[in-house]
Amino acid sequence: MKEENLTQAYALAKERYAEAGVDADAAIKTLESIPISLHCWQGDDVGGFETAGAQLSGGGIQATGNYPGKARTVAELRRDAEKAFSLIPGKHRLNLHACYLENGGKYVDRDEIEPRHFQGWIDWAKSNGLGLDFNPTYFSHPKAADGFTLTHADKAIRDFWIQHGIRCRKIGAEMGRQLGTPTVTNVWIPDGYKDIPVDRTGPRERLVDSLDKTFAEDIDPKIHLDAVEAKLFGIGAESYTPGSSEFYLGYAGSRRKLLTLDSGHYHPTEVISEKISSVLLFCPGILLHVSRPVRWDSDHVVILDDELQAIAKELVRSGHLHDRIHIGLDYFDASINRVAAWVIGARNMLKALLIALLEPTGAMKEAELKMDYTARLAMLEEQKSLPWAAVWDAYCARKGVPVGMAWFDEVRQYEKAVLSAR
Ligand code: RNT
Ligand code: ZN
Repeated sequence: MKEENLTQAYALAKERYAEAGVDADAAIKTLESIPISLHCWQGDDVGGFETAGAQLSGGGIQATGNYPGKARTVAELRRDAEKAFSLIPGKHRLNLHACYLENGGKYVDRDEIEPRHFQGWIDWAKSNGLGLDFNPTYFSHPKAADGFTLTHADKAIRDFWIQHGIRCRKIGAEMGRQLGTPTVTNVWIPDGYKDIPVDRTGPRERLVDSLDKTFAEDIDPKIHLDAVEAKLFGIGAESYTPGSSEFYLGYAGSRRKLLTLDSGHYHPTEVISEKISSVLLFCPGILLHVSRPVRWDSDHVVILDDELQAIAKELVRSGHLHDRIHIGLDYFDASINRVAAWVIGARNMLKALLIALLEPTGAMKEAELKMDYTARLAMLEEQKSLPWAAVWDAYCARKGVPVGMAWFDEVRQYEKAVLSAR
């Protein structure tokens, strides 16, 4: 697109938004200040680097597809992520799992990992101006093979995973300390029963105890925050999940932890956009795992659908974008170019936020309070055809990232030059 056309389109769009009482420049400025945490695991199908060679993800997580060119080493994953970040406007974060450690070729078990195994990532993040987020890995491990980790009936297994969580919090804190921005460390366990259990309480009691032990040490929230992630079911854990929505809402509320809302972790007609306002009343903050469930928790690439826009609107309207909300993506599609998958999902998340930031929220709230539901509906619908795309293009251009499909040309070139050689 010609630069003068971009500028003109933006000027016209700005005028349209001004008529509705919205300042497009201000929306862009806010958008610029919101980091998205890009999930490392889209780059290698949730494999990690604990052992050389391919690894099965297992534990209720399943990447499907065999598109060529996946990252096989830390260096390759970093290179791919750098490519993705160069096509996403703004400054963002990388979300790492514990199994992405650098162990120098010598296996280090999960209960023995240390900050030094992530120093390479911290240095890389620093030189790329990125923040880091973190996750203990409670899957793809012999001690998770029974389908139970923090809720296991065997105390020795529980203790192993508690130690893993404790170590991960230390690593997260070190990342946050060195990078000067708090690392959110998110706990998700795959635990559950395939078939109907008799005792629904025992595993939940054990989970409370394991989590309390994991979180026993206070860490300065300026460098580190804890989050806990609920789930409805997993592959092989269809009938019962101790870490359910009610469980973690109660846990996060009573222990003052962030609650992670993953778009794929609820009943098919439930949406997380409806939950944000309630959770913010009782939990100190929210971590979002923005995903796209297709019929089940399928973790498809995030598209600009109604629910994504509804999530973004709730985030913006909450007024807590900068203090209590942490936005991460969580999906893994191995059937398409993985760098493109990152870029498409992240750009869509940002587009949804921009659309939300361009909303005349005040005027609509006013109509609602006056019970003028006609005006409310009219305004909501009118906005759908306002020229937000011109604002988006201008934002990309200002940030020096490709406008429109030009980003895709770069991915194609990268595929030819780098990915196809793997
Ligand atoms: C699994 C959870 C969890 C994982 C990542 C890899 O259902 O969504 O967040 O996707 O930890
Ligand atoms: Zn998730």
